[in-house]
Amino acid sequence: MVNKRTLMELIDFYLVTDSGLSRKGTFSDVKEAVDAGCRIVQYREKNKCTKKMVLEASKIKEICGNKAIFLVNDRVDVALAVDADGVHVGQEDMPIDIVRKLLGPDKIIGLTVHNTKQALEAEIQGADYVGLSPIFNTSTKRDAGDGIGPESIRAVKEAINVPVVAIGGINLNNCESVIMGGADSLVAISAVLCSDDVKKEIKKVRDIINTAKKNR
Ligand code: TZP
Ligand code: MG
Repeated sequence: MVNKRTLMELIDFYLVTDSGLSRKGTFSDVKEAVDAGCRIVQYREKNKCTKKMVLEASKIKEICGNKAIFLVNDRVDVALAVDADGVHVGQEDMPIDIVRKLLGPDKIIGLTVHNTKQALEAEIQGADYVGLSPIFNTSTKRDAGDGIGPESIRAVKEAINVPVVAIGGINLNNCESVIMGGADSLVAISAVLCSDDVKKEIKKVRDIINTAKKNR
């Protein structure tokens, strides 16, 4: 799959799936995202059984094909089972030095961080990117805490050499401020999945991201 070092140049909009918010289903969301030019997809399911997760992850990997990087949230076993491109884990999940041993040097490991200290630790431990969260208040993840604001991104970005993916409460109206704040990529779950036309919405977000990147 994609060389990890090219990840930073490749990604703009980052899709995280959510079957609870999806209108037409996760497979349809992933297909529309890939068709809209999204190059990184994370399968995130909190309440499904392992068998279902493996089946769904396998199908999503197929939809991503060689067009998008495919990561699994939390579940290293599911990622291994379907030979995903990597995993995204949180501060309370499996420590990433252990994830690295299990997945090997070539897989992508993303870690959620909430501040510069955690971002520095993430890089030292071998994270390929950090997910900085939450930028704004969000109701999609109940325990996400208070938004840190787009002005907090810069310090994290300047402290580390791996890409910073912003997440939490991001939508069409505020995504420009997130990129201007220094994020390399961003996730917008409800703003995209609750819209009538997922593909169109992602195209709009990607346009704003890429225009903002040229202007900063
Ligand atoms: N992690 C931190 S905030 C969040 C996750 C999974 C939810 C983001 O969802 P939304 O709808 O884009 O605010
Ligand atoms: Mg997690």
